[in-house]
Amino acid sequence: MSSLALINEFLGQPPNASSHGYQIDHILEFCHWFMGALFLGWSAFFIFVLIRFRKGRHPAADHHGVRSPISTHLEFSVVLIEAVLLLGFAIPLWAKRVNQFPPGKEALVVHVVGQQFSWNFQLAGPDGQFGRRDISFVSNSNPMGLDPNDPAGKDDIITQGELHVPVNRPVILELASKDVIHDFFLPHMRIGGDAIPGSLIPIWFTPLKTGTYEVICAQLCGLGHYSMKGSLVVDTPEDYQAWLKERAELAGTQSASAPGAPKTENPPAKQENKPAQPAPSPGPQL
Ligand SMILES: [Cu+2]
Repeated sequence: MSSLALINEFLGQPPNASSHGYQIDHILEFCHWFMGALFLGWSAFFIFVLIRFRKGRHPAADHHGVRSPISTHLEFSVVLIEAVLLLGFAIPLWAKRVNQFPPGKEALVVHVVGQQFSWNFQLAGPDGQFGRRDISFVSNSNPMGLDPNDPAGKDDIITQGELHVPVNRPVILELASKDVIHDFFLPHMRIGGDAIPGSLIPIWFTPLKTGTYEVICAQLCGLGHYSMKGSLVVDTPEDYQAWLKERAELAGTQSASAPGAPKTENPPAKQENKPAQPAPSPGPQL
């Protein structure tokens, strides 16, 4: 990290842990220094004007105002730098985040549902298919509202408050909410997005460093907003597989590491029910 980057740290930004984060950090770093220079420049100009145009020196008002072109040039330069920042860096970076998603097979897809005041996560399980969700199935033991009749959901892994992902693999999070508007924010990954009832908003990032990172809600969503926190654990691929296996065992399935393995039990959170129809496409989002 260059010493110039210390300004981000000084302002309280946590260290970056994602592949695209350094680009965001560079823009922030430049903006902070640029704003610092503008602050000093305009402050110096203000003091100069106070002294230069004091009443003692100009007893009668001059209605012509400034004659020097310097201030015009200065203002034009500031506009130019800001335009370059916006058009040259910020908008292309944003476009990449929202348009260039990694292919679904390469990425780990996780469904995230916010609620007052926690985060629920759903992984597809060994069959690679997400079970259908519907608000009518939501209960304390079924926070995601998984349809118990959908066989695709039998092996799904549901967690509350903690999400595990493998390092160096793109992660696509599909954000939704079942009550009010929340905002799923991963400060260390330099990514976030609103979780809105009735909408499915995808965001993506690639974690570069293993560790445990904070998940927070960045949208004031009620009295307990302050407590709407969770953790993102970035594991080595081996640790991630071990975690998947553990979760699958907890959920009552046989094995998470053997795709297609016969499943003899249902997760306790889901009721025993006859599978009705073939797996439908993902239903109405919460
Ligand atoms: Cu919230």
